[in-house]
Amino acid sequence: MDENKTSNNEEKKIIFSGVQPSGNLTLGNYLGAIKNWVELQKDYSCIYAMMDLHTITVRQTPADVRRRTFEVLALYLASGIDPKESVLFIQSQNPNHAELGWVLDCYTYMGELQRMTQFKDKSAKHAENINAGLFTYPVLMAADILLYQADYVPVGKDQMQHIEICRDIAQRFNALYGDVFTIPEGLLSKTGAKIMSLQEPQSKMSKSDPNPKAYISMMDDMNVIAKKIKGAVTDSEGVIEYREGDPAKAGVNNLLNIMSAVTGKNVNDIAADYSGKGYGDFKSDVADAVVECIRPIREEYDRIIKDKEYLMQICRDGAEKARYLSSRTMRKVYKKVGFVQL
Ligand code: AQP
Repeated sequence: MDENKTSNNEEKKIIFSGVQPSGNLTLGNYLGAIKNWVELQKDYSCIYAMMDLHTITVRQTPADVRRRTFEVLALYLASGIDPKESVLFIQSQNPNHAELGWVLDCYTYMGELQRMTQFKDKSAKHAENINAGLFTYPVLMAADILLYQADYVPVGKDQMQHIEICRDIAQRFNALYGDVFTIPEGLLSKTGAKIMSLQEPQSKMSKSDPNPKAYISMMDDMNVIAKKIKGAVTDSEGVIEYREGDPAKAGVNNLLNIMSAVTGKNVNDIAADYSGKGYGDFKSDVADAVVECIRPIREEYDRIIKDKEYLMQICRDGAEKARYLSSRTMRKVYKKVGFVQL
């Protein structure tokens, strides 16, 4: 049966997303991306990858990339991604990503890439290594998505600019060669779309932040998680109120967002529950809620990560499916641009 059809022959829309194994995944990665992916499996044909090609835009320790690739997979599984329902694979195991990335490089303008916020942020952070891969990262990301003719790409808010450039590249290519690519749409999670740093709540929580107190790693011990939340930067006003866009309230807003994402309650309702109470009580409850959200995932993760053969088998099966699913797009692209087909 065609992979993208349901049993009653209705076409299922296609979802593509992934996370880079560039560090221990954070609560931001979980709430902004993975948690949402689990729900989407019911209604969509989902493809989720471990995006290792992207990690080397920043210098990595090779053994860490290898280990983390399996950790990311185990975390997907522990969070509820079902390998029988969704395609799970390692990006570098499907050469079509790099191949389409190259073709699309030739249809992307320097000026467009120069506007990318992530490039500006990461080149400021890694001034000693502003490589061409860091610059063309969004083109590879466009290839990742367009290869599978994805309709939707669930991402956190920080990646929306990359989805926009992906759409622009796809539209440009289609305008030249006809209907080659599906034009994808970004899909933001209703809550948790942007979880901020616990230490500098104006910046997003990031797994490569040099200050471990700034992020909650999904690998942290439960007492460490609680400690980090209790030590989160807030303000001296002492009022628990959600004031979107107010920089003075960035720390409290972030904790309310986190609480909302893990409990499903609205931010204003949560704030109302704490009227007249202090930050100490509030932080302690946020810590408990986050610990309760992460604990079962961690328990499942600890079980799965030990089973290397199971993880390897998922990667082998997933790579085969990913190559098969993307090969049609690749053949079409090569034909359109004039490469000889043998
Ligand atoms: N703080 C965040 N809040 C909500 N969503 C987030 N995502 C990342 N951080 C947050 C979402 O997680 C998915 C995977 O991201 P990624 O690992 O591919 O790259 P990233 O966005 O660059 O994540 P990091 O943690 O900041 O990694 P490093 O530090 O290596 O650059 C994406 O959907 C992203 O939106």
